[in-house]
Parts: sequence; C-alpha cells; structure tokens
Amino acid sequence: MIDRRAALTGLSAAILSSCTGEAATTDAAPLKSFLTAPLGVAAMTAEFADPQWQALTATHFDRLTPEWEMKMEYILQSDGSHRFEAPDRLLRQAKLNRQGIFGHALVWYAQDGAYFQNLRSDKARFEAAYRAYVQAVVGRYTGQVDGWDVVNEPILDDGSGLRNCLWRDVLGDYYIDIAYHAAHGADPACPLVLNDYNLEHTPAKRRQFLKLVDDMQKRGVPLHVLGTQTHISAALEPGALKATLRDLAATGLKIHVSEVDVSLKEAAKNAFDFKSYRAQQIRQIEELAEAWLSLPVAQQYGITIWGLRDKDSWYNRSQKGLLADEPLLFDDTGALKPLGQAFVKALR
Ligand code: 9MR
Repeated sequence: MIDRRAALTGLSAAILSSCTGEAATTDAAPLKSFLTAPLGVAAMTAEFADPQWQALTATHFDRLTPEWEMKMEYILQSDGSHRFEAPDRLLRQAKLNRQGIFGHALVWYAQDGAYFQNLRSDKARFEAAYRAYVQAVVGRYTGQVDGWDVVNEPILDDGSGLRNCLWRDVLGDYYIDIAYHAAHGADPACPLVLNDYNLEHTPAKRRQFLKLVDDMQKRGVPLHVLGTQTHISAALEPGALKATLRDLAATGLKIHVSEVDVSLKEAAKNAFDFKSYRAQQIRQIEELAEAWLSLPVAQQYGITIWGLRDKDSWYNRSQKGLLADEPLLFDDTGALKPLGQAFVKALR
C-alpha cells in the first residue's frame, strides 16, 4: 500500500495543481491509496466535460458508480427497448482511467416505468419481461462491472417489513429472489449486492434488512455483498455507524459502504446554523473510517462517495436556489475539505 501511494503521489500533485488552482493541496496523496479495497465515486456523463472533475476522479478514485444512467429509468424505454448509450460511455471513461464500474441499480421500487405498468395485469408476461430485463442488462456488461446493486431499497423506512412496489404487487416477495437468480445466471462471477439506506439511523430497519438477508441465504439466493448507503446526517447518533458495520459483517458477507455523504443541512434541520455541526460531521467520517478498518479485509468490498465536490451532490442538485449543503469530501474549487482530510487521517 505504501509503494502504491508513493508511486501515485507525484502524479496526483501534478494533476491537482494544474487543475484546481491555488486551493489544490499539492502534497495530497490520492484518497484511494489509503484503502486496500476500492474507493468509488458517483458519476454522470454530464460531468465528463469538466476537466477538474476528470482530473480529480481519475486521481483519487478506483471506481465509478453511475448515479442515474444505469438505472431502469434511463435504460428501459416505454416500448420495452433498451438504451445503453450513457452506460457505454461510463464504461469507456472508466477503462480510460483503469477504473472499475459498479452497476447501480437493476430493480428499485422508485422506478418501474410505463413498460412494466402496462404488463401488470398479465403476471406470466410480466415475470418473463422482468427476468429478461435483468438478464439483458447484466448480460450486456458481463465481466465488465465490479458488481451490481440488484435490488435497491427493499425495506420500509420504519423497518416493519418489505416495501410495496410494482414488483412485489405483481410477483410477491419472490420478486427479490427472481432478480438475483436472473442476474447470477447472466454473469455467474459478478458480485451481487443488496443495498439500502438508513440502516444506521433506524435500527429496526437494519434488523429487517438483516432478516431479509438471512432468509435469502437460507433460500440459497446468490447474494454476495451488503450495501449500506450511508447518506447520513452530521447529527447521527455516535456509535451508529460502528454498530451497523459490525452487524452487517456478522453475516459473513462483504460490505459496500455505497453512497456516502454527511449532510449538515439535515443536521441543522434546514436552518443556516451549519457551524455548530461541522465538528460532528468530522466525527462521523472518522467513525466511518474506524468502523471500516475494523472489518476483516476479506469483507471490505469498497467505499463509494456519492459525488465529488459539494456542488455535485444530489442534495444540491435537487434543491436549486435553496441553501446549499456541504456533504462531500471536496469543495466547489476542487480542494480536499477538512472533512476529506479527516477521513484520510482516520484511515491511515
Ligand atoms: O443521486 C441520485 C440523483 O441524481 C437521482 O436523480 C436520483 C433518482 O434516480 O437518485 C439519486 O441517487 C439515489 C440512489 O440511486 C439510491 N439511494 C439514494 C440516492 C439519493 O437519492
């Protein structure tokens, strides 16, 4: 790890200083050199046109997760045809920088689309089309992605059970198993992930998630990695992240900390009082690093940060004009923030 870090430091410094101006820290080693497992970042093809985004992601991250363009909402058209233009571009971009691509996400309650809505009254056709969709998308990228979020966010927010969604309405609880078997059939070597959020915030949701994992394992469903998104508030209860990673790791499966951001705005409850939460924000990222390091290396699938600079965060994109959040590791000039520096320090 030291050798890799040393080898990359010079390159990183050169790229940083040429692209980020005075705010760049020329002594910064690539963030990815501080982990033995891959460090990922959420990506969109629209960001490719930005040279600073290009340079910083190439330097600091091992893997890209398409933030939207590998989802059903992008790929599946209303006539059932598939659009692969953006995923293909994401793959080419990643290859160019010798990065991996993490597939996100095949089946999500939040995205079903007109094509499947129109099939809902014909269960047999619906099920055949559902399998075919998973097989087509996974099959297209066989051997080219680091893994797939197969089912995303299946658990209700209060942890009382599985969410209702089109997939469950038509296929029953078995919709989950069908998707994993179809994905495994299309790419038997591909790590398959179950991904959800608030597992640290809501212990009841974590228990329900783990119950689902246990049931899937007992049924022999091909499930290899657990994804805990980690969209957290700076005011999250201390100890929650450690408890979550420990509980998830007790399954024996690998862990993907899959969508990290630490929101100040959530902590401040949308007030302007960010400064009282900055120290807590830093403590959260330190706790995340400590919890990560306490996992057995064999169970460390990776950590993915949900965007590069604060201005790239979904929090800011979806709330244009309102108070901006500062949940990410890099600021809008491309400099590593104290939050990012604390993460690196805690990973050392
Ligand atoms: O950050 C993503 C945003 O750009 C998209 O518009 C949105 C809908 O596709 O999804 C966001 O990412 C979500 C992820 O896919 C699943 N977990 C929660 C993320 C934040 O909402």
